[in-house]
Amino acid sequence: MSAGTPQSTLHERITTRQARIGIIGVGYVGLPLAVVFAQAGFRVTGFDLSAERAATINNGISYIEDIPSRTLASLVHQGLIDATTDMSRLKDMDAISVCVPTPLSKTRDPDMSAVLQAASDIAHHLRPGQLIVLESTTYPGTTREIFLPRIQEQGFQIGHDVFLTFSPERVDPGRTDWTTQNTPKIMGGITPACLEVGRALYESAIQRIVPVSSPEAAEMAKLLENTFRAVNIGLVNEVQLMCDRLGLNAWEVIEAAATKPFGFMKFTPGPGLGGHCIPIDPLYLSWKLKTLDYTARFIELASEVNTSMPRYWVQKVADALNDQSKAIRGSTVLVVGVAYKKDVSDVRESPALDIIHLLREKGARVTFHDPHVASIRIDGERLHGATDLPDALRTSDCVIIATDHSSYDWELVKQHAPLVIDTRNALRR
Ligand code: SAJ
Repeated sequence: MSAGTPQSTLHERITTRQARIGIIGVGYVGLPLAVVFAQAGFRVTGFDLSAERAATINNGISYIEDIPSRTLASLVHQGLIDATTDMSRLKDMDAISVCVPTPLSKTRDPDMSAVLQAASDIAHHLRPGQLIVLESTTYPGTTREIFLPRIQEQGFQIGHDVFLTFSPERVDPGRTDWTTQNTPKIMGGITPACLEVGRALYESAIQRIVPVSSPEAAEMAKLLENTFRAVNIGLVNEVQLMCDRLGLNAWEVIEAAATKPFGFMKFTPGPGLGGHCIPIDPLYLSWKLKTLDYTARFIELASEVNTSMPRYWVQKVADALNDQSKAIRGSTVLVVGVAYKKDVSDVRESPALDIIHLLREKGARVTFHDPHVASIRIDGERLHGATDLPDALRTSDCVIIATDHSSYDWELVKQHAPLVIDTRNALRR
């Protein structure tokens, strides 16, 4: 690397911690990343559309469960973290990490609007010597197809005066054993120089960087990680459907299979597939493959099985009530747990919401209880959770357990509930 080039200058600024880090999108990925870089000694500026989020950060208050406010406040006080909505300040950054959402549109296609906005903001304020790192989970080709042309249109040469890489986020909200700082992080650069600079920066703050040959390989690795989960969850949900027809307890079968010390990884059946990652990311991959005239059959089949589970469990409620000569219509059904998974408060894509919708559609009077969720929106209506669980149990005709938070007292549920359908553990008695 010859002296005085943009690459060597950036390298020098990284080594001396003079490099200014910009993070576009300070949410559950961007804020922890900002903290990790600040704790490594870099000055970090968060860029967000939300003036409220920027102000909250500047006041040293964290809105992300994984980041205590005292940690953030200390870094803000030291002048190592600040936040803004002013995208023109991107020109002052040496490195810019993009951590914006990549949801699905109404037609279940990738919604790239946030990524496109970030790419155009960056291109608008681009200057020589900057490193751009896309972290948002997306289809293979995004970094090259969306960022590269916008950078080149500004007259910059990738790998010489501007550097571009993809490095997927692996944040699992609520997890404390694996964090942004100690989870291995994959990175692929458009050119070797891009990877070299990106790696130099990220290795200053993150324990291990895993280099791959291209941004596409890094984009695909992340999608494989989450597709692996979606497909295996789809498999065990189908095992649930098969065991039901065989008169077997799927949970007993899975627990037994899980005693195999090699060649098996345990997944468990449930009410469906929730969260903002696993139900969505694989569809980015199948969408991309469709444009290449290929059908990603495992992804589509897993999605079909997983999305069929709420209806399956509602039928189990109907069957259980029917055994007591009761109809769903007019019965009171209590849904225990509505968050998308145990011990979180997030209801995004939660299958419990689908179960509630289907029960109401069949005429049931539906209430819910969740210690982490006070209220939910269903069919345009705000539904408030029951606060007195024993009373809610006693006054219901049937209880369906959709999320088995650790805080639940299952003895209490068994004692008071007249009838229980447990989507989370058929062995729980
Ligand atoms: N689920 C099942 N059965 C299982 C496992 C999960 O029904 O055996 C359901 C959950 O209840 C939830 C959904 O699937 O509704 C997704 O669960 P998840 O355990 O995959 O949790 P997520 O969505 O929080 O996934 C995150 C992901 N992290 C990132 O995308 C960065 C994922 O890559 C992690 O592997 C996962 O956390 C984790 O390992 O906990």
